[in-house]
Amino acid sequence: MRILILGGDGYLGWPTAMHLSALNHEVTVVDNYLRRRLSFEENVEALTPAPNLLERIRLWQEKRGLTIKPYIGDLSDWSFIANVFDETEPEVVIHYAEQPSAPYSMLNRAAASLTLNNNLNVTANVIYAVREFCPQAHIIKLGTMGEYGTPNIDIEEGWLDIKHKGRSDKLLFPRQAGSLYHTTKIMDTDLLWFYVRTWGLRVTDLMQGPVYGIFTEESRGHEELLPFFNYDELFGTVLNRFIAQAVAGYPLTVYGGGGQTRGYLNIQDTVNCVRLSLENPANLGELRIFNQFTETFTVNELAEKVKTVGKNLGLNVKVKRIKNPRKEKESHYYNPAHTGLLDLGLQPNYLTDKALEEMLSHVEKHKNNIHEHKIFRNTKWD
Ligand code: USQ
Repeated sequence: MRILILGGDGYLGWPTAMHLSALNHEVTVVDNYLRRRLSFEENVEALTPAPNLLERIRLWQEKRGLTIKPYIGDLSDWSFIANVFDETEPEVVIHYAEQPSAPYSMLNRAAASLTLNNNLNVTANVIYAVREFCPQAHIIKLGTMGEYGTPNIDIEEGWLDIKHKGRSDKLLFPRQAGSLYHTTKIMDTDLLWFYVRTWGLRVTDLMQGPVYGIFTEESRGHEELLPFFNYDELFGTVLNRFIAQAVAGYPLTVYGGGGQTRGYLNIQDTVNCVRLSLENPANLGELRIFNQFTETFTVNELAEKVKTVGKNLGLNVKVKRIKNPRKEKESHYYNPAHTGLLDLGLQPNYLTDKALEEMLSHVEKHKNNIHEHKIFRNTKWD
């Protein structure tokens, strides 16, 4: 298939590009290095430096003899995105091209504005480009479980059958996000749903939980092909942060009571979920929604796991509850459905001790690159 990956340089975009290229798909990647630029500006670069996208592609070609086509540019610029779509005529468009950090979106007005402008304009441009150049194409959009928030009822997979005053309908599950970033993802879903109804687009919206890990089949054993591993407060997800903190001897930063529950998944499962979605496309005129995670944990449970496995490896891991900089429920009901991707054949890579050991050992090798001042800067929600 001709596959266009938007945000192909990112934590998830690059592993997805390698995975689909390894399966002999015709892969094109697009990126404007926004994530790299923001990490640089905020002085929170990843644990190890990653070669730029063109260099990554050259290394991939050298190792596997496979070609990935790159475009470097800004997808919120219509003339650029129109040219990319015109030249590639994609059958599948995988849309990761967003500012992905909740704390970054809450930094200040400028960061909020960048997040809103980038995320919504890129999504709108993708919709217009698909309509103009490839109306049959399947859009696979990375959404987030954070769109639902933490309601006191079971979370369904995207849709809710509602009976109200004697009448019934099937509507999008109510959404109430906990950050501006998560709110832009709700707005993305609304944009996509509107144009699915209006123009008959074919869309899969993946409500993904926090991802952890670094290795995927294609990068294991090849350091130079690894994605970014961020351990800082802005771009690091919680488990990756705890791994780096454990290695650095920095007490694990559990926010507040630590009862916050989320649906987590291994980075390998992200790649597999996206592949399963493209192998089993949504229909024209359908907005299909999957909840993309494999198991739920509280923050306290994650900290305990890292502590136990770290101890076995000889690390002295401490846990410290700190005042929660975010506005979120710290003790709540959480029971989201997640059968759609399992029904398509997903075989989860669960968070085993072995998986934790592998991550800890990898980070240990780069321990000298961990800068403690980058770990916690207390970006507050108020
Ligand atoms: N947390 C801590 N200590 C930390 C960092 C985080 O206790 O040092 C807590 C947070 O308060 C939160 C939970 O851990 O309750 C998860 O935080 P996170 O930073 O791993 O995840 P989040 O900010 O929600 O965002 C991440 C990705 C985002 C994705 C989202 C999925 O950055 O792109 O959309 O996970 S979800 O959380 O399901 O919305």
